[in-house]
Amino acid sequence: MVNERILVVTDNKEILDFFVKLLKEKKDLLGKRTIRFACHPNSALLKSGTQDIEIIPVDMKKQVGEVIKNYDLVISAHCKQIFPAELVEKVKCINIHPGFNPYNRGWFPQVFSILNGLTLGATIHEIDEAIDHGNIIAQKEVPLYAWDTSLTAYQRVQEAEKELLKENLHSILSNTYTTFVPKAEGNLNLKVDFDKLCEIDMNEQTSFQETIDKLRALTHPPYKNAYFIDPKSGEKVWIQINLEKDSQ
Ligand code: 0FX
Repeated sequence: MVNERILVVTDNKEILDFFVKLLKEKKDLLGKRTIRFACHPNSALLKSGTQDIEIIPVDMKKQVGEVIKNYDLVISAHCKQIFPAELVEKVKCINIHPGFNPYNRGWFPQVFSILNGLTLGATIHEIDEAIDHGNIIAQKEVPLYAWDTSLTAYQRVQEAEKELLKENLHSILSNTYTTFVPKAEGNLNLKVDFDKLCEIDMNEQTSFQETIDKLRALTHPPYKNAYFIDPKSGEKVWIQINLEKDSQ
């Protein structure tokens, strides 16, 4: 089956801009196919816009019938909405994910890789009914260093995602790619797991290694993640850590 009508759903400006730039540079990639870009109806992308493409608001749950009828391929490029099972069953759906499946599937993989040491990277895979779980089209590992924060690790992951997209877009659009089954079920982290990490228990007994790892895993400016509650005032105090590798 040829992918004639393609929908890219995203809530991430950096990936969207890269995708659009890639298509402009390699016009022949698209051929006679049509491609449309969509985001969540509340996404900031609708206000900020991007280059000169149109981005349409799509509620994947409410508009699932429309999406099934109008598209042959749906690509999630950091779409925050979970694709309904009906969509995944009826239309080929592909995900560009900022993690190395099957390790730390789900929310903010680099945060959890800093904490549990599981491999970090980027993956393009077919979507099935479970989160970041389907057959893998391509993936790239990225290294993690002792001086990384969530931010520096994420920047490396995004570069890997862009490289993967560039290398695999042709085979994805033309439906000529091959896949392999992930080695294992791996592990899954949800937003609630990330939120739990953010409140620091000032009485917890732990090593410097664990303390530094936790704080660097939660350092991702401009976001405010880690905090403690000042027992005197009851106020929240935000924490970030600064790590600097010796440049000599
Ligand atoms: O789009 P994305 O990079 O990725 C997230 C999930 O991790 C991913 O599994 C899912 N497929 C995708 C749809 O959503 O997330 P983001 O742009 O919201 O955040 C990027 C990074 O910024 C994140 O990895 C960690 C950091 N961040 C973000 C927020 C919102 C924080 O440190 N704190 C935050 O509150």
